[in-house]
Amino acid sequence: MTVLLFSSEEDPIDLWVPELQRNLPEAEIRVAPEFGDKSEIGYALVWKPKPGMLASLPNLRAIFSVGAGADHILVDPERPKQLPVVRMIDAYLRDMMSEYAILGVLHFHRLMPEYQADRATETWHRRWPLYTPECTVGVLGLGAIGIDIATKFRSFGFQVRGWSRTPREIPEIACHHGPEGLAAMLPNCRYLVCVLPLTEQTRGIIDAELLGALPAGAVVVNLGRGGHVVDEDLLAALASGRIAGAFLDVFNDEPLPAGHPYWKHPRVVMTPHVAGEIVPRSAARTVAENIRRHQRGEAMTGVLDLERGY
Ligand code: NDP
Ligand code: OXD
Repeated sequence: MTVLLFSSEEDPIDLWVPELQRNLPEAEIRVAPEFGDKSEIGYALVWKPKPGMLASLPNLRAIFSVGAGADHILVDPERPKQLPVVRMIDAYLRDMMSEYAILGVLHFHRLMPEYQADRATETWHRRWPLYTPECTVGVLGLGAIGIDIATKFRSFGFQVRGWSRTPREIPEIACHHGPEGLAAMLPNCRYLVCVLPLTEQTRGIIDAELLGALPAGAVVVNLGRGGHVVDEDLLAALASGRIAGAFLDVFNDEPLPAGHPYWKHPRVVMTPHVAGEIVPRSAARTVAENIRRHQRGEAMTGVLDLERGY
């Protein structure tokens, strides 16, 4: 019998279990920490698993992430290294992420911080708008989510540039890759949207050097991972006025600790890691399809390249 373990302290178990059961009627769904006989568990669907938990399942065959990112699984030093790790590729999640990126950019592009500040003094002050066709959005990461974000910004009339590790070709998007590509792209980007996976190569990428390469007055929208940002560098760039604002969904420490400068920063808009949610109604089907493929010996979708780290 197929036994699937669900383990997450942040996702709605009451929604997940019925959806998994509906899509995998032949399987038994167990919810951690009620493991039962651990040797019966063949598949695990996890978000931030406790270190050592996966290693305690002797007959595990594949690890699924309740997330598009799987960095939260790779950080477990005891993770059984021979097992496939599978991230979530989900159309609903992708669309939510694009909505969020657009929200973040338009917040600043349509001068919302200024208009909201005017309310404190009851000032009726119409400002001349920025001309969209002359504004460039740069998208770091052109994967399952980044391509959609880039294409949607283009459909709004922005100039769009994108950056990936390997060369990409996307209609109407100026695609860059590698360190030289990043250096060429940054000076053009009034808005920088980060939707990279967190790897050894991308950790801390939004640092003083990158921020200094953006045009004065640029805005950063981060919906990748908090680890992409060097917080002190971003705060310094905001304090100097070089960076006009930041729209942040993800943080180095989550939950963001009390007293962190981001909480009350007038030029920072922040949300608690909600840019894209893995909605069980849509994602349980993806997990079920992958389990069936695995059982038939077929390739699953979203398997991580463990060398690359994403
Ligand atoms: P993909 O794996 O499909 O795409 C990753 C993209 O990043 C690819 O274009 C890849 O390049 C590029 N990339 C990776 N490493 C580098 C590098 N060193 N230099 C340049 N480009 C690089 O991921 P998704 O689009 O599905 O998701 C991206 C990330 O978004 C997730 O890993 C997660 O961290 C984050 N996320 C956050 C959510 C939230 O709620 N805030 C929700 C969902 C996801 P190449 O094309 O060459 O491989
Ligand atoms: C994800 C996330 O990776 O929620 O999907 O951050």
